[in-house]
Amino acid sequence: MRTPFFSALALGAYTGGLALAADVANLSSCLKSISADVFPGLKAIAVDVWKNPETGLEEHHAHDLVVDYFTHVRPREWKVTRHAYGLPTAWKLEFESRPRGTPCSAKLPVIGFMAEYDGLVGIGHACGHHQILLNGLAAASMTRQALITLGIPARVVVVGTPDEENGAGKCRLQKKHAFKDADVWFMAHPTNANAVQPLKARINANADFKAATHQEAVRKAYEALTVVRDLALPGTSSSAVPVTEVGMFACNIVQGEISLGINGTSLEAVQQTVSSILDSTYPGVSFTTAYDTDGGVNLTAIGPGGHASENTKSPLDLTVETFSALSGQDGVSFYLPGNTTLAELGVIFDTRTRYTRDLDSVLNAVEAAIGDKADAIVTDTVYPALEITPFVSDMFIDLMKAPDFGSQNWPISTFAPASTDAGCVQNAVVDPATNALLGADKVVFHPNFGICAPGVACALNHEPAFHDAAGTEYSFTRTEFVAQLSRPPSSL
Ligand SMILES: *[C@@H]1O[C@H](CO)[C@@H](O)[C@H](O)[C@H]1NC(C)=O
Ligand SMILES: *[C@@H]1O[C@H](CO)[C@@H](O)[C@H](O)[C@H]1NC(C)=O
Ligand SMILES: *[C@@H]1O[C@H](CO)[C@@H](O)[C@H](O)[C@H]1NC(C)=O
Ligand SMILES: CC(=O)N[C@H]1CO[C@H](CO)[C@@H](O)[C@@H]1O
Repeated sequence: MRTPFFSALALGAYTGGLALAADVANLSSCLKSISADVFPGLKAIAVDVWKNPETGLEEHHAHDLVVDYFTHVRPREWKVTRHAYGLPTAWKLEFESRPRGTPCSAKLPVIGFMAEYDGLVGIGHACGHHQILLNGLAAASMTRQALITLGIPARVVVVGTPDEENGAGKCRLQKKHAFKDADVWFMAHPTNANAVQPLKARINANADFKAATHQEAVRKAYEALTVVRDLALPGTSSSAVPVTEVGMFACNIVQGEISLGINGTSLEAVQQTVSSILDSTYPGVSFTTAYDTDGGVNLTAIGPGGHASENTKSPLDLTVETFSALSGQDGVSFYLPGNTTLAELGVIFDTRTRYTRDLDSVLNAVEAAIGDKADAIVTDTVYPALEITPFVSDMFIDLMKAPDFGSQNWPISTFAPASTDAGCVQNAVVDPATNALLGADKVVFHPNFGICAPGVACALNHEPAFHDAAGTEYSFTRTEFVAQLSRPPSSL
């Protein structure tokens, strides 16, 4: 652990710190003209990735699009490494600017960019990672050309990082020293508003529920869902949210629709119970009930919500509360409509907390609450919390305020809306008493940027509708302008 060496120049090429160097007063117009050259080809890659989503570690098409583009369409601009660091879908681009007169022995400052491109199971690019890819490639390409145009010696490295959602791609790459080249790494994430924000620590607890009958397995799973829902968790802003349809192991998916079968009671009784539960804490959630061919009532809850970064209740909360309300009644049993032969179910508890040091105790509380209802609980890789990098963030925000960059007001927020495997790259150490950042392995700058058109209702990341928002022309324009550090014209 060390406090990072910080090079103003390394920061420069991305944040306009180039403006610190002499005679680059018109950096913003320089970036705009470079963007006009580099952006269209890169956008075509991102549109293709959006249309052809691949889940973590399966991003072969996305991998090939990038490496083929820089091998054949823009050859010799970058040194291209396919399947970098032994990961089939990772790649690396490298460029060195060594203007005439740079001593051979000069140690060049290095600027790193990270790019993601994995989609979500079943709902495509509902987290907009194709825009992270586009932003990273565009910002790196503009940096490269700006270094050449302005005659600044430096190296630029871009690492394509597979599987952010589930498989901790950056944590795997970190173990292979993929980020050793640079002290400062940049990326930007599309969401519904501009903000420089911290991100939470995360671990997934995959719980397995087995029983002699399907109905018993459903009861065990729903009992566990109930106790975890009602748990008072230690730590700061901690949550343990089941973000998967019961029975289907898929990480990080918001349940837009979930069905629970209820046997041994009437349709009217189910309707009455659910109506009494469904209140204003469930914005946008609705339900249907119908007798089904399995012999009971198919309750289907529909609506937004359910992501671990949200406070509002989801369709799954509604089925859990309905289970709690009806499970004490004699003769009532539960099943999964259409799946009544499954006697083994899986639920992923997405467990998060603001500070990495609390993650163990939060996880222990979740595991203790589930207890022997589950036959096994398997955890995955820890995503450490990502802390706001001082200085870089302030410089970025100050620069964005400049008229040349559109007088933009980017807030710093203390709210941590999500988690990221980039926490493995930063590996921050915070003061246990004050939570002040004491040091980090690397500077990782990870602002979130809004891609939703003004006045249009926008979904949150991981909701199916965010996939559509992340494919609009407006969102691609936002990504271009964020890479360029400028504001789109007000007509957009
Ligand atoms: C400003 O940028 C434009 C566009 O890149 C360039 O043509 C022009 O020469 C620059 N002017 C100065 C004074 O550097
Ligand atoms: C519902 O209960 C009926 C009557 O006991 C039974 O025949 C049927 O198999 C049950 N269905 C399910 C899915 O539990
Ligand atoms: C349960 O009801 C929902 C909503 O009407 C429906 O989409 C689903 O197919 C039903 N499930 C079964 C197994 O009939
Ligand atoms: C976990 C599981 O088997 N889910 C299935 C439940 O039933 C529906 C409809 O038959 C399937 O689409 C799911 O795959």
